Amino acid sequence: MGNTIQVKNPATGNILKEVDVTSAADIEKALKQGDEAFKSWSKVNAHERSNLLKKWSAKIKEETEQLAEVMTLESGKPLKESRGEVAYAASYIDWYAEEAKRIYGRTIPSHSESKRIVVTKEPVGLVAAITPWNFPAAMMTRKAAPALAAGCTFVVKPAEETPLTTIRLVQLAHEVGIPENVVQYVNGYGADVGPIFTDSPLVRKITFTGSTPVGKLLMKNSAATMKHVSMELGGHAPLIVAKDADIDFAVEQTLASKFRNAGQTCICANRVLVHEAIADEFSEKLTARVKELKVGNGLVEQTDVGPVINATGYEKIHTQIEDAVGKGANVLYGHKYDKDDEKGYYFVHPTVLENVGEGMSIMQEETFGPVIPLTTFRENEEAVEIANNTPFGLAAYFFTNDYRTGIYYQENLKFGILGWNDGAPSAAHAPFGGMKESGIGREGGPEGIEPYIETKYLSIGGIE
Ligand code: TXE
Repeated sequence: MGNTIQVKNPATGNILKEVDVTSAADIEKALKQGDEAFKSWSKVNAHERSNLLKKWSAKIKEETEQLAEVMTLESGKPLKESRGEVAYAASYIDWYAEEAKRIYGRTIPSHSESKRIVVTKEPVGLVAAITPWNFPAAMMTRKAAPALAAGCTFVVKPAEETPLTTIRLVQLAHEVGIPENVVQYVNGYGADVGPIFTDSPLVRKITFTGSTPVGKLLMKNSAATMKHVSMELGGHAPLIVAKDADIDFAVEQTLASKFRNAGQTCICANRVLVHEAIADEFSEKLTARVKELKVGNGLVEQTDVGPVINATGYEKIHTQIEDAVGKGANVLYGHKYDKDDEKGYYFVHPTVLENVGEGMSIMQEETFGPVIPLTTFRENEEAVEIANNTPFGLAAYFFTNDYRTGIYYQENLKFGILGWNDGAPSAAHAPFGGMKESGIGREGGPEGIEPYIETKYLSIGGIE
């Protein structure tokens, strides 16, 4: 384990900062502190916890510009998206500040005159979170807010690429009065920190957003101490454009879904399926709009598409594009790279491919890059079959103005999040999460606090 991690600007390769790697002993110490702090934090009344969360959210919103700049510098995403993410991150805190006051128990009608049955709710305990680099603020607050609202304490390990946003968010929580040991961060590489989290009996819940293989590993390792787990993993979203769809609208929504964060989002459209009767018009209009996107450094206000996060991300995207082209996909636009291995920056220009087929890796794996593979279908049944032909089940989109077609897709697509004429379905008050190998559990909405709560049943007897 090295002593520091270099945080780099993916748009230039420049080193932004060196952060200290938290030693194993200090991680154990943080877990002990979090466990100890749980004893008092879980007893703080819900209204007080709620007020502190609201203050945290207000402080984050006040610092929007500073946080957005840090996020753009370390993740590469365009500034306008970083500002949006700060608001989105704060919205989870606002939502769970209210949910803190709605954790209800219940009484159950008794089977005996001498008994009463009561169900109470309690926080699960110390929560350890591992977050990715693609949404450094929102992936942290989406976990921290329900945890703190429920009365849990929280330790987060951010992605090694983007620790700076998390560090600032934790500092802001402390500034508004959330006790230091109630929300903490540790820094380090996943393979080193993960086992310390999973092996510790003090950690009662692991919440993770990242790749499916790491999610599986964390689940397996969490079994030894039977921790609660929430997993928000990879996706492979189909976007279906039916014969009757409003083509211009579908084009705009496809752009919004696909190119946000240079295509590095787990719910972004990964495969675009267009009815063959409208395929030519759709691809022409789509390509014309893709040509207008500006690629560059996220700090430049006009930038629409920033760099991809690192060499590994670049290699995966590059390999998928080349595999598709090698197997006969037709390049409508893009297929251009701008990278410097020595400096360490990697740009993939927005790319549109047509004639893609099931035998290409781009149709089988998550791309995590700014590439649209287009394919066609004839019948809605065929579109559903192609769409569901994946081990993933996070998000799916369909564009149709025919209610029967819409209901058919709604009922037959095996995905946890659906966008019907909507390329941006995520919101703090709605349950976000996937089926199959895309994960377990939901974040957001009333469902998002349940994984942080234990149910306790009390039977009172001997009542005269
Ligand atoms: O993910 P990793 P990477 C997908 C996407 C992307 C691919 C790889 O397809 O191309 O995963 O990205 C920590 N024990 N998603 O390599 O490795 C790591 O330190 C414990 C989708 O970035 O899963 C970081 O904090 N933790 C996803 C976090 O896991 C470990 C977002 C994510 O890293 C670990 C990111 C280990 N053994 C990638 N190894 C989404 N759902 O949005 C790594 N980590």
